[in-house]
Amino acid sequence: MSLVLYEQKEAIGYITINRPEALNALNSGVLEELDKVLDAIDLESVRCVIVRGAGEKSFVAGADIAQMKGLTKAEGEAFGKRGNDVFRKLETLPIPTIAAVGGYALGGGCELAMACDIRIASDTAVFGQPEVGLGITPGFGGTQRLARLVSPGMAKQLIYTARNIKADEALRIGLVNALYPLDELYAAADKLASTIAANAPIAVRASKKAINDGLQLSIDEAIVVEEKAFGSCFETADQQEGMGAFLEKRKHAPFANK
Ligand code: DAK
Repeated sequence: MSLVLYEQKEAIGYITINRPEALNALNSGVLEELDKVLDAIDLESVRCVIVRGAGEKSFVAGADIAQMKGLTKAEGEAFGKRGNDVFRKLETLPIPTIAAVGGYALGGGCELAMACDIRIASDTAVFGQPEVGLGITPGFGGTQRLARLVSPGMAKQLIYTARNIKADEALRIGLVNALYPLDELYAAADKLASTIAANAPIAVRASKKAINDGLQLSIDEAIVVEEKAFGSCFETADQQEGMGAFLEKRKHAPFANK
């Protein structure tokens, strides 16, 4: 049985972390399979990816504590590097990604969600970075992405206290964009992904890259990144069709990714 499932329906790719008996905890097998799944996504036809956990209880309840318990220092560092490499691959995937968080997103699970572009959650979701309560630091990017996503002070409070927060607090601090009843979450993720997939793919990808790259730079440098992204859309068939349709007062044809 695969630890990570992947299927494509039309222009949407679905990644499911599939260890429900361990609340989808991330062991090295899950990381290996996730890495392979990311490599196998057909970037020509997929326009948005949804990441979720199997079962009704958990997105991902963290890195696998049973597997981590006996690691040596060198093995711990290697495990952290492996996770970081895979999560960075997810974060820099050229197409948009949505984490649909239905339940626990703790430790490595919160970090997996933060490596996605957009997070939506069920109103039953629980987020947190409980690592210091286990005698370790966050190890799959939590100290870095949480501080960038919420605020440094809020990230420090959550990480130092190891306190889990409920969905409504995650919404309030900006860790997630929207909440839904659990039985509506995945349909909401589909709808969001379909809305994104209907827009001009070259422009969507260029926007993602510009935002991600620009966030690492000063505003003066970042504006130049945007200028390049903007310029790269001109003379594409999609730019011609999108603008042409507006001027001709008609609905644009499906964008062709050209
Ligand atoms: N690892 C392994 N197994 C887990 C797990 C986890 N993170 N979370 C849950 N499970 C397993 C449980 O052991 C249990 O297995 P059995 O006993 O049935 O065999 C099964 O899933 C169901 O869990 P519970 O029976 O505990 O279910 P409850 O509803 O009672 O509680 C819970 C749900 C989510 C509150 C609880 O399971 C829990 O507290 N889980 C641990 C959450 C947690 O602390 N997550 C953070 C893990 S630390 C690094 C690299 C990576 C990381 C850090 C450093 N470097 C190398 C530097 C990442 C660290 C983490 O993510």
